Amino acid sequence: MGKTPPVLELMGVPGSPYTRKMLALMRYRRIPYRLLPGSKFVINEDKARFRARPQARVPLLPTYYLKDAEGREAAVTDSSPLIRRFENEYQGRSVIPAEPVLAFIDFLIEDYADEWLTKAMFHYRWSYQADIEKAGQLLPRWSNQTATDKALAQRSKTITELQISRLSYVGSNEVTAATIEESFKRFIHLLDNHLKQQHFLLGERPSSCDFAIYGQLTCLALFDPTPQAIVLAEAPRVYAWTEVMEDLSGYELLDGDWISTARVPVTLLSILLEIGRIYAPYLLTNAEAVRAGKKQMEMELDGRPWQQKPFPYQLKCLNWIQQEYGKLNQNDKNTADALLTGTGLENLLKS
Ligand SMILES: N[C@@H](CCC(=O)N[C@@H](CS)C(=O)NCC(=O)O)C(=O)O
Repeated sequence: MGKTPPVLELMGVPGSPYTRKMLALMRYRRIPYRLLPGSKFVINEDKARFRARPQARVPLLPTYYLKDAEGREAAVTDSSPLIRRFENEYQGRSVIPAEPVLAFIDFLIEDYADEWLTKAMFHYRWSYQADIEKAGQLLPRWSNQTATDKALAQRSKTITELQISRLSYVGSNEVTAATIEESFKRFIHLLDNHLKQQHFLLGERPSSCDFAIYGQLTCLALFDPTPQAIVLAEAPRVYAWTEVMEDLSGYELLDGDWISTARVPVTLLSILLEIGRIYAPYLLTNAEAVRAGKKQMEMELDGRPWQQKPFPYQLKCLNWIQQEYGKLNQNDKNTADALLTGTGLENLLKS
């Protein structure tokens, strides 16, 4: 009998876009998992129910509890490398396209969703009163259903204040609000248009980038009232797609479900152009600011001023993109260059 791969254990909550990204991905891949409540947010009275587990160095949601090389339990975070690790550990229903250039496009779009679309998510949730109130009420309740109203009110206040104070790290402020909102609206229109042609970003089967976009849209389309109203009014297909993405466990695959980079639909090219327009210049200027040790990053982005605190993690994202490109053979590099030249994304590839 073959060895059964382990049931994955992770900690997360419904309001975390990266938790939702991974839950949907594991459902699609038919990977068995156990979701543990977000213990970081658990008020003391509920804590006795959960055994102590190792802490991640940077505690993020979701956190997976995996065995390290010595067989000890270790807390591991960061969805994108985890997705690639699980590709090796669980067979079938892969979410990484087989064609290396398409896998690289997948990597770029996934990074955009995780790192840029999330700005829209955080911005809408913690800038508009109705969104602040809804998230403030519900975030503490997900992990503390039996807590007293008094304890919940206190926790709600703490979480709301903390998240609003973090807007400066995300880059959401009066100067940048219009840029974030306009780029979000453009994106949902482009996605809506693309989804008229095919079920997923890269063909008739989902890739890791679909799950990354889905994760952010669980907030933007399904939960937070301000962006939800925009998605429903302007791109209802995107709303429906988000709901469908949640559980693709029964989605059956056929040969040839991924597109070929020899025939990239124009609607996908338009999405790449959008990413090159907004995310590529941002990522490059952020990298310069982090390398120079600046306290504040200022630039013109999409015709408007942009300012925020530099974000060291996103310098790593740029490095990872360059590493992925570096892994392509010369032929594939040429194909990627031909596809990306003129989108703005080509600027990310020169180290
Ligand atoms: N790059 C990470 C990002 C994870 C992340 O930022 N998670 C958020 C929640 S959605 C978080 O835990 N933030 C810290 C906090 O809330 O204290 C991933 O892909 O998993």
